[in-house]
Amino acid sequence: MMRPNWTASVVTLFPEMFPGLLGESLVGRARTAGIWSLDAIDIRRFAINRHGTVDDAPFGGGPGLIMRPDVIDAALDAVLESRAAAGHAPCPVIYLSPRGTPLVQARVRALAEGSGVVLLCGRYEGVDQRVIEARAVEEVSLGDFVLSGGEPAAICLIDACVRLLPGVLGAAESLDEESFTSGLLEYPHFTRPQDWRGRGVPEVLLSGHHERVREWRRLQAEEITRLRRPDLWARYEAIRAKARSSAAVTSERKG
Ligand code: 9D3
Repeated sequence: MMRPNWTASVVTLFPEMFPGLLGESLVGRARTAGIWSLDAIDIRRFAINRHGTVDDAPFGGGPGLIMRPDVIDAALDAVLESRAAAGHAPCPVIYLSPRGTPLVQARVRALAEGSGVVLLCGRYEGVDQRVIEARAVEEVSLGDFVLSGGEPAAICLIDACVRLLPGVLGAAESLDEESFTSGLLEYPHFTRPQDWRGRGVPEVLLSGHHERVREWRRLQAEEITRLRRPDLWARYEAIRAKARSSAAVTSERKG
């Protein structure tokens, strides 16, 4: 049997939100090319009654509704079963939640290297804690801001993974990916016209001097990172210091 492609299974109350943006552009073309697939599973199919009940009031009182653990459990069982039947290797089950571990590129890279991902999207106030614990579901957040639900976060996570799958980016863009991993923000870009509303272009970029262009871009990237992202800058400096001291040890040994 043919090995199945990378597959995202999204467990949601709003399956009509998918593929959405994921049907367009680079990522959409990769899907029609068969590089990845998407399966949106409607939680409502696993409702406890014919009214379609999937949620209830929180124990202890308070506002909003909580998604029932029995309903979510049944939906996840069905998804994992159908993935196994299609020949997919096991994969992480992630609950997109504002309380989760912030998503970073290293996690995206690891997910892209696996067989895919099962994404549980919350609505209302969230999901009953017991089903998260019982199934050892991982909680992932996009950052410290509030969305209306997990679906837009699921779309972002899938987009970030799919662009890393083999055959999605061209060769030039893949090289670019490696240089981003240097840990700096990007240098500024310029194109024609050379004069726009009285604003010129940095002289060095017009010089044709490739070595000086490279140096200028590196300095710009460092400056912008230092100013905007002290957290990234500290990490970058630590890595640079380590590289320098190990280079010093190597040259000492060589004498
Ligand atoms: C009133 C307390 N709210 C927590 C800040 C409840 C709440 C708000 C919004 C519960 C869920 C949501 C919907 N958000 C997500 O599902 C979500 C999310 C987010 O809001 N920010 C960043 N990442 C994510 S991942 C899923």
